[in-house]
Amino acid sequence: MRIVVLAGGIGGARFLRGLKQAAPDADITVIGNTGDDIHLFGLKVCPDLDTVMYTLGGGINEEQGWGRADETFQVKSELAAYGVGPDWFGLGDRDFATHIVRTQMLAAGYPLSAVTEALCARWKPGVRLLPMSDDRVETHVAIEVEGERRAVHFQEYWVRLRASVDAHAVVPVGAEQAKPAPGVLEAIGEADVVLFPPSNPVVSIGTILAVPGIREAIADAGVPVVGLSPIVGNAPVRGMADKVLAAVGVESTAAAVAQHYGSGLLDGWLVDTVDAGTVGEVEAAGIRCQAVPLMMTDVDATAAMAREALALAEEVR
Ligand code: GDP
Ligand code: FO1
Ligand code: CA
Repeated sequence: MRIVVLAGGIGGARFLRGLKQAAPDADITVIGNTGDDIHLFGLKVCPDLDTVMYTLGGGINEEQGWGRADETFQVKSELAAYGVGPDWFGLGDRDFATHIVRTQMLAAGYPLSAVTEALCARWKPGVRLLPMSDDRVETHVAIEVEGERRAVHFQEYWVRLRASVDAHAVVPVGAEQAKPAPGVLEAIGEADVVLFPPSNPVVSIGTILAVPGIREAIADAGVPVVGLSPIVGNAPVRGMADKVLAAVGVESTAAAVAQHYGSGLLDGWLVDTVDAGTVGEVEAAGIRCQAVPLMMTDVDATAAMAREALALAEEVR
């Protein structure tokens, strides 16, 4: 079975670990979000691609969910001693090596997709990891600072400001001109099923869908498209997705997120058992819906979620 998964960072990566256990023989292609990418200290950092690569490759800091296990921060403190920031983004020493290799290969002319493949040759994530695009896309967030409208990089909004101020708009800068990376449309076209893991619907999956051609390819693929809600009990399980959902006028409920994707894209939707009361609302919007446990407490629980998603895909096929 060929499965295509659109993934952000932690939510996407943890789901993929369960999916691999649930479908060990499946051929899994991951289309990763690159809207979170940021240039720091002259280096290209791709947090969501790295989170997927490290999580599936066994190098992730499990508690944190991002960055490397057994990490140290000597380079960061040496940079700080020179007064060179930003000090609010924690690049660790082990992680730095990834960004150095990536930046070096990009400078030598390799596209991000080829660089990602080269990095994955070390980590062997057991999936084909493709960036959504080789073109630069950077998510910016419009906020108000002392009465003035300002746009900040998504990482500044998320990590420095911890989404503590309202987001007025979320803009994937460059997306309109971006082309899907090599292999992305082909993978969608050859897929037996497309899954949306419980990733951020706006800044992770929304950004991937903003690359012209990707949404259309999924809608036209003629195969089941099934998603799992990142919102449980009217709040994100982790992080501040409610802030960016509000920016696009979507309520922070499992049902509202399903309707935001819409029946033109989504065939099936899983909500957590605590949200069982919303199943009817989602089905009324033309999306088959079931309530099952959606907490990724461990790999077994996550594999059970993945099996439910694949079973729902068979039901709507
Ligand atoms: P990020 O790029 O690291 O923010 O990760 P993603 O975009 O892939 O996923 C973030 C989303 O994962 C958040 O909105 C969380 O609510 C969701 N999430 C995290 N853990 C769980 C979980 O155990 N269950 C569900 N249903 N959602 C989760
Ligand atoms: N998230 C944080 O909250 N603080 C950090 O200092 C931080 C550093 C960091 C470094 C490398 C990396 O791959 C990811 C990192 N993240 C950090 C997570 C990351 O920025 C996520 O993309 C966002 O938190 C949400 O998508
Ligand atoms: Ca992310």
